[in-house]
Amino acid sequence: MDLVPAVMLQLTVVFLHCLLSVMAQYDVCQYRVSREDGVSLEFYACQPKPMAMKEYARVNVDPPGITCGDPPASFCTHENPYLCSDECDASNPDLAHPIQFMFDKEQHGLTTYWQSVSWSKYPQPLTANITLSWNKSIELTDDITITFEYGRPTVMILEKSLDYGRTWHPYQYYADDCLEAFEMPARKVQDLTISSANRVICTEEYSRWAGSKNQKNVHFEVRNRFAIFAGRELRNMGNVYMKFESTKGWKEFFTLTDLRLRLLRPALGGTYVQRDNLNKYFYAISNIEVTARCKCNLHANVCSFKDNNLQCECQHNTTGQDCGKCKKNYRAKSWRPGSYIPLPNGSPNVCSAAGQAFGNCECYGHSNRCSYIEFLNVMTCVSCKHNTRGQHCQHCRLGYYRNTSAELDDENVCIECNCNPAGSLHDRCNETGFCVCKEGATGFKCDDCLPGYYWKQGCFPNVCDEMLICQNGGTCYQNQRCICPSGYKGILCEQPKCEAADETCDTATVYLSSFFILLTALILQLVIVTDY
Ligand SMILES: *[C@@H]1O[C@H](CO)[C@@H](O)[C@H](O)[C@H]1NC(C)=O
Ligand SMILES: *[C@@H]1O[C@H](CO)[C@@H](O)[C@H](O)[C@H]1NC(C)=O
Ligand SMILES: *[C@@H]1O[C@H](CO)[C@@H](O)[C@H](O)[C@H]1NC(C)=O
Ligand SMILES: *[C@@H]1O[C@H](CO)[C@@H](O)[C@H](O)[C@H]1NC(C)=O
Ligand SMILES: *[C@@H]1O[C@H](CO)[C@@H](O)[C@H](O)[C@H]1NC(C)=O
Ligand SMILES: [Ca+2]
Repeated sequence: MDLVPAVMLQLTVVFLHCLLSVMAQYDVCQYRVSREDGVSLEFYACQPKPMAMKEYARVNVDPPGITCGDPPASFCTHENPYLCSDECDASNPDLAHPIQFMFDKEQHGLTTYWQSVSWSKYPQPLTANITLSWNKSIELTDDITITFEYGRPTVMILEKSLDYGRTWHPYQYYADDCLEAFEMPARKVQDLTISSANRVICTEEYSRWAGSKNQKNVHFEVRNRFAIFAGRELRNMGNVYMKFESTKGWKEFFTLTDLRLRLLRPALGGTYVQRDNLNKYFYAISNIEVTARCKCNLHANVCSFKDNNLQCECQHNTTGQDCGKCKKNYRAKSWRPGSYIPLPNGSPNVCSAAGQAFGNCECYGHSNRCSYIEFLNVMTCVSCKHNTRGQHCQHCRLGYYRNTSAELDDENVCIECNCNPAGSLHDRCNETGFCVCKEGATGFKCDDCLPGYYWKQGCFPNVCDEMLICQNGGTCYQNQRCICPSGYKGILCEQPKCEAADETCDTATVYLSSFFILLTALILQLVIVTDY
């Protein structure tokens, strides 16, 4: 009797799995399954579709003034070097070649392109940087293609950044002569093997002169690198995904937040630069195609453009720009990216709610390990990271204090006390970050002195100041000592220097002068008191 629904269910699940693997892989994050006992959700590793990323890039072209047309100028072409009828004028919409022409959707077959000034300063190099920033990690899924009108550069570097432009790495070198330009042997991506598939190479494929109209494109070959594993038509993308899982650095090779095109020498149209016609040397780019998907760690299948930024629509109870952490209250286990394996649907590695059940031990993401302490009958987090400590990594280590505006699971929740070693008693501080100061020191970090003290690797009582005045014309040096005129000595220059045989400096005078100093101090105090 019970057999039929069970078989039906099995069939449904099998059918569903077939359906999912026939549809593009990893498109679905969760699926509603009806069972006998109600509806339940199944979860899958999922990723957004590739997009034309040029539409979302912020672009910078350096140096300033490299774009042609200000002032207006005419330029020639390699095909017709003495017929210089083309004009660039930034103030005339019909003759301008602004930056956005590298990223526009061209309509009516009209080619639009950005153009640089020409090489009038030869032999000084004509160089330009074109930087594309997404403020989001993206993963290349197809070739990067840059289209040059009027000839491809003879020397160029493509660079990438993985950290929002803080550090840059070469991605591919391009030159008509790799040895001469970069001291690198020339390679083709087609010649790379399984072990060298993510090598940074120099290629001569796209820099040689072939007539400016014939070959306009420069590629960064993503497909050919995938093909090393997936076959020529990329039929076995599963193999590429397996490689992503198994080989460290392989997925990162295709991941980036920024790209930079460093144009180092324009097309020459021949072997030499003709000094008498420098108006035919310049850069002109009509399109930069970057096809990629948002990096969402296999926890989202939608990436949207909100407030001018790309953002994964995180599922599986994850959150963050790249779905890189578990949502609050879903941190029973530490976060993991979804996994492509096992195929065809992968492992979703969903974040689950922190339950009260025995064995669940919240560590706020500061530890991956819990251990059971038998004689206390408690679970406790092991090796808390990020300067935390405690059963749940919920406290800050000594020498650190809690940032009260940060969540407990923030990596930077504990801030170093940073007490001034010379001014403070020890390197610990109270909950608001105040250090404990030695005598005379003050301030949040004990790096300041109270009035009446001076700083010299710690605070010391003033030797001289407005109250403790240097006598006999002496001057007070940084509250540390009196500089006495010759003939006087003593802490406040109160003693005449005595020659051994000098009668005027008997002890009486010394006592007398000390008496006068005391008297002056007293009178001063009186004056101050009566002033009040
Ligand atoms: C281009 O960027 C590189 C760093 O990647 C820098 O060294 C160089 O000066 C820049 N060139 C121009 C023309 O801004
Ligand atoms: C970059 O993205 C982050 C996270 O979405 C956002 O907080 C930040 O404001 C963005 N920066 C810019 C310059 O838009
Ligand atoms: C995430 O949490 C919601 C409740 O906020 C729950 O309905 C949903 O099933 C959870 N999803 C996963 C993948 O755990
Ligand atoms: C404390 O955390 C908040 C929120 O994350 C952050 O904006 C702030 O800069 C942090 N304060 C310090 C002193 O690090
Ligand atoms: C930390 O110390 C400062 C200075 O002594 C004090 O004003 C503050 O109240 C203390 N904070 C706490 C939480 O004890
Ligand atoms: Ca264009």
